[in-house]
Amino acid sequence: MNKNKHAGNGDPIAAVEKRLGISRRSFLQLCTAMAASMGLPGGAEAAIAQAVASKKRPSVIWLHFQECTGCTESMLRAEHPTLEKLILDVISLDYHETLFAAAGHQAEAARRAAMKANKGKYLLVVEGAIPTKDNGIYCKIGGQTAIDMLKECAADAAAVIAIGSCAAWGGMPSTGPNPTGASSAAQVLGKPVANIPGCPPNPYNFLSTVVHFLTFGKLPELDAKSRPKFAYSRLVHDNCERRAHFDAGRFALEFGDEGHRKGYCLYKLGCKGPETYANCPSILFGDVGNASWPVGTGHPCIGCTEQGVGFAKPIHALAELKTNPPVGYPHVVEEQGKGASLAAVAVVAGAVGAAVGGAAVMAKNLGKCQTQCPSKSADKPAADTERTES
Ligand code: FSX
Ligand code: SF4
Ligand code: F3S
Repeated sequence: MNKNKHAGNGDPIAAVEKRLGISRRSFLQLCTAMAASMGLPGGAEAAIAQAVASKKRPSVIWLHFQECTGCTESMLRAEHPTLEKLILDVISLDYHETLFAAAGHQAEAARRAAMKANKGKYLLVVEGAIPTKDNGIYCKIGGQTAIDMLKECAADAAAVIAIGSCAAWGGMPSTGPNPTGASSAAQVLGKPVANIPGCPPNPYNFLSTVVHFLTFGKLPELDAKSRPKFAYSRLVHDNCERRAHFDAGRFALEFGDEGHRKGYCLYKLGCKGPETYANCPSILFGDVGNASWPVGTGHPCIGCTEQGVGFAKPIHALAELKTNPPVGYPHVVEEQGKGASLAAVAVVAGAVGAAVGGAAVMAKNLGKCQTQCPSKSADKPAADTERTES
């Protein structure tokens, strides 16, 4: 599993086409979408394409602790083969308890061998919370507590990524009385790690984070909660397709009522979008068409990415309103003599909006590009909800 598949002469992108079974155009579109969704400057898409096509894949050690394996499941959705292939193509997955063919002592020996061979260079991915009560006896793997295993694996890692809310802040296992002392990876290690919360998290955010590491040798910029800024700097509410209904005061008041059937805002049903930072409405989940995210399906956001909201607040409780300006919304009044002109701001904002929209469309159509013309679907607007408004 540790061999570099990317070695060899010739056109590296042609080799990617063959490996992934997608067209050169689709691959380059994906690299452009990732660069845009991460807010990287022009030219980054070429660096990303080059890195994915030719660089040695980073070794990844993936640990499972207290969780439901939803993070892994969301990454490996069988109906979305391109994403799975892409993730497994950009990393060398050298230890993963769910996906590993090896078992028992053989698996633990493989983990230690991979860590030794890639000392100081491997990525450690942690899925699940770490039970810390009673010396960590509530989760043991190969005779080792989760606490000890995490510390051992983190010691020589180039970077640690906590995938899912459980590893990022304790998640569901840490709520309520927390009988096992479920804690985050950062709490156990006593240092910040890159957090990709969500229950489950969006696999594109993981893919983009790893691709950034592969391309630039470092993790993307993180916010105060150690989350990649490109994914968690906006409220769900800011990019929600139902936001116009919120602003106009049109709400669903009960599941199945007229407002709910018409796609009105779910705030009064307890939607936590106004206090939850995540890019769900921009990049969507799965490959099942438009609106494939919680609010799009008619369920309020439960704030699964956000500590203190997800699994903590009752689902029906009203969200605290924190507001950000929407993406691509230009300043209406510019101070004289400072900054860009209104026209220039509008142009830049429009370009950012188009880039984010483009990334969403790419994410949405990634799997379909294997069988459908990518240019056709890429022309569709990003937030086309196909709803009938009243
Ligand atoms: Fe499950 Fe992952 Fe939730 Fe936790 O996701 S989807 S319980 S965040 O660690 O497997
Ligand atoms: Fe969307 Fe929820 Fe905000 Fe309403 S409250 S606009 S449904 S995120
Ligand atoms: Fe989670 Fe809300 Fe997104 S429930 S998946 S943060 S819309």
